[in-house]
Amino acid sequence: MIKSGFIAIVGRANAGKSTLLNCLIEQKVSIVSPKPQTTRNRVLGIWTEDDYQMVFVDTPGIFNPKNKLGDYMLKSIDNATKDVDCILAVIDGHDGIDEKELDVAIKYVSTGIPVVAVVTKQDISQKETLINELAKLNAIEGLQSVWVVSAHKNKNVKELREELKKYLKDDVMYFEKDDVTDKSQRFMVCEIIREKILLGTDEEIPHGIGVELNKMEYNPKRDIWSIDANIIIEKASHKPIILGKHGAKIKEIGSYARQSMEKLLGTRVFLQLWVKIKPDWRNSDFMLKEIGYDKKDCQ
Ligand SMILES: Nc1nc2c(ncn2[C@@H]2O[C@H](COP(=O)(O)OP(=O)(O)OP(=O)(O)O)[C@@H](O)[C@H]2O)c(=O)[nH]1
Ligand SMILES: [Mg+2]
Repeated sequence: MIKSGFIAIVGRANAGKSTLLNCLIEQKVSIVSPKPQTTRNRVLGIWTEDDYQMVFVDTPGIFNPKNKLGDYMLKSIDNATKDVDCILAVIDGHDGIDEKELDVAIKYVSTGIPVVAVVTKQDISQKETLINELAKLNAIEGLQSVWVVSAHKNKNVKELREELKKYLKDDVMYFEKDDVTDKSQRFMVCEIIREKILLGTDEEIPHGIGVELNKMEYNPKRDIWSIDANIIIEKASHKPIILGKHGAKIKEIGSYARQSMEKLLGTRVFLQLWVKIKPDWRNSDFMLKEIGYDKKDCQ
């Protein structure tokens, strides 16, 4: 008998949601960085065994939106948590669990959907402190269970996945056996570029970055992908930061991005990156749609 279901992964920005998703499905489908607001879209990650299929839904971190992109991200969270069979409330446990984190779990419990709390980053948490903090979660009425995991050390993640089987209710497989995500290669390519910028630059720059694909073509004769993309920035003053001295930074970003793309696509990649200034693009409906943050997708 086949069982399947949707499990949403929610929590505050930087909690470790995308890292947990990638660990649960043993594939990298969602980008990760130490900067908050790394994830901007709803991203599915699919795990299929002979007798069951789990569809995890990664979401942007919860925060106060300051522009239309932020509104889009919040809508994506709302949309992703509707009609799911279970919600994983992910909490970064390494620095204590505060009221806001508890409120997230409480809010989702009140929806009536089963909520499992997952305290992550156990590898960098103090054992004694964590035990005290867990008591706060255990006191929340209606929570299904509380888990402590480390996605970095792959600790307790398989066990968590096993536990989640009990929330699968549907008797159809929604995706093919080999599918790992609903996202296209074009989406993944843009996300890889954004991830390398997030990892390679500091401060406020990454939040104002968008990536727009101009061309993605495969040449079967040469067995190579040609990829051409714009890095959209909001301020002219950010351009030298992205470019670096004599273009060293953009070269480094391009080189890391190309390596990840080659892994994803399984062949060589020729990557060209351009920097374009588009002031306030995060408030432009047109630009948001151009870059892939289409309101239609989160209604
Ligand atoms: N030590 C440790 N670090 C972790 C673990 N899980 C995630 N991290 C780190 O925490 C940071 C944030 O991880 P993400 O997975 O991007 O967090 P997120 O919740 O998806 O963040 P947003 O998409 O911005 O909301 C990254 O630097 C990760 O490497 C873990 O189990 N242990
Ligand atoms: Mg994320």
